[in-house]
Amino acid sequence: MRQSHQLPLVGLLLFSLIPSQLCEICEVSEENYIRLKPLLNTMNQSEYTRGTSFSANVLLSLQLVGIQNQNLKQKLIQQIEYTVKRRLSQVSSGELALIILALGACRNPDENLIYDYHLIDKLENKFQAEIENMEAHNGNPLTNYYQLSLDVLALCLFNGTYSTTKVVNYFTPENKNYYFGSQFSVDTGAMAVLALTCVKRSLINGQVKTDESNLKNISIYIKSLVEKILSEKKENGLIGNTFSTGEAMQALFVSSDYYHENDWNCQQTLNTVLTEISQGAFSTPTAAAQVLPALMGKTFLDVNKDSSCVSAAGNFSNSTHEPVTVTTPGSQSSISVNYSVTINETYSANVTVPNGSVFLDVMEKAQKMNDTIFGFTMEERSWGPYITSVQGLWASNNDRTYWELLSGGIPLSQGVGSYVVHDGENLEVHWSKY
Ligand code: CBY
Repeated sequence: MRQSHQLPLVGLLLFSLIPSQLCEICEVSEENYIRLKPLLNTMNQSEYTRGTSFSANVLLSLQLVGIQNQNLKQKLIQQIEYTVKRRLSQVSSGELALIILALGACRNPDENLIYDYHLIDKLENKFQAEIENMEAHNGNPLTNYYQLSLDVLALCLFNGTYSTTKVVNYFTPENKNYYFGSQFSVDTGAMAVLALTCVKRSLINGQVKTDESNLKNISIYIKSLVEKILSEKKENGLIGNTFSTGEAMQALFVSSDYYHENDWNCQQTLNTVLTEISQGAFSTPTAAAQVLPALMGKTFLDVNKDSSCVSAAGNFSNSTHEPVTVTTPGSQSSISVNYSVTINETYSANVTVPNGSVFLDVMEKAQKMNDTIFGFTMEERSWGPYITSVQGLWASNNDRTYWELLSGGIPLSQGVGSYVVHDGENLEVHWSKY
């Protein structure tokens, strides 16, 4: 009798202990799950969209939050398997890291694919190639530090081999690769915090051996990166911009030892993101996939938890199979914009496009008008089309050059495939250095 009285008491005691551990994580409450529906609808559209570069992002996100949409998951896994079999050599290091994280998330059967195709060994090679490129090209990796962080994270979570000393040498917070121009990249810093936290944990657990100074340095780096992330917090709670906020939240969830409770109002950030969702801000599968885990209180470090990630959210996506809404330009009316290409000189044209057009439509129309001046190339990336060259002048990671998109002189925070243009706008692609 006495025991059965004590049991609830013990339970209560445990319960009161758990929240103090988790209180740094704020997440959407169950009654608000409905507000995440637009994200799931967008991710569902992945199967209709051309290209597969976002499959790993979407699959990882679904796995982490424990959504049971088998139909979509199966299709994404097929796409990933095709990539792994047929074109792994063309996959960048970070894409491969994402594939490993997605396949290996939460002890699911597809984990075997990682080992069947020796993906960890292949990632070690691709990571090595990034380092070699930095050594040969003035500290510039083949891709970028966002991807190098993903590499370290996947190698760390899946017991790959990496040198802790190299991580310490390359990930100093002052490294130029955390910056684009003078702007700190919150996405990059956040991914680095996740990677460094994983490395720190495996050093502390004794899984990986190293000398004390490496562990100490890693802690110093995390602290400094967290400070930089928090200094990009806006008045409305967003961190960096709309698209970096989810990843910044993940970084702050795992690093709460490094800042004060008052430094960050998580609930405010969460509410602003929910408002942005309702305004349709996360309209591409990758944007939706990258923000969702944080909103459900999950981080990429949960990927190798021993349990399968089942959650209350499990079934709330079952009825999401809604038809894709094709944006038909508003009653076929036209708008006109000023479009220019700037290298040293500026070349401009007035371009008329249907209302509702995106930046890419303007570029295509201009190219038709004058192929020599406005001719361009692009490639499909996980966030949509990325402009690789204009007038035959190619962006280069070794030189840190790219084609920057601007409107009215201000850099855009969306790519050419998703930015919807307005009548009278001054659009520009500008040859720039980052
Ligand atoms: N992902 C990556 O490798 C990309 C990493 C990333 C930090 C990324 C943002 C963040 C993320 N979550 O994925 C990134 N961008 C990088 C590294 C880069 C550089 C790419 C070259 C390189 N070294 O790898 C570079 C050149 C500095 C860059 N991004 C340019 C641009 C512009 C693209 C213009 C073009 N030529 O097409 C653009 C449009 C900015 C501009 N005004 O010109 C741009 N990026 C944007 C807007 C973005 C955001 C996309 C948001 C959206 N809704 O479309 C971004 C999320 C992202 C993708 N870039 Co970059 C950042 C943000 O706004 N929060 C890993 C891979 C496996 O998927």
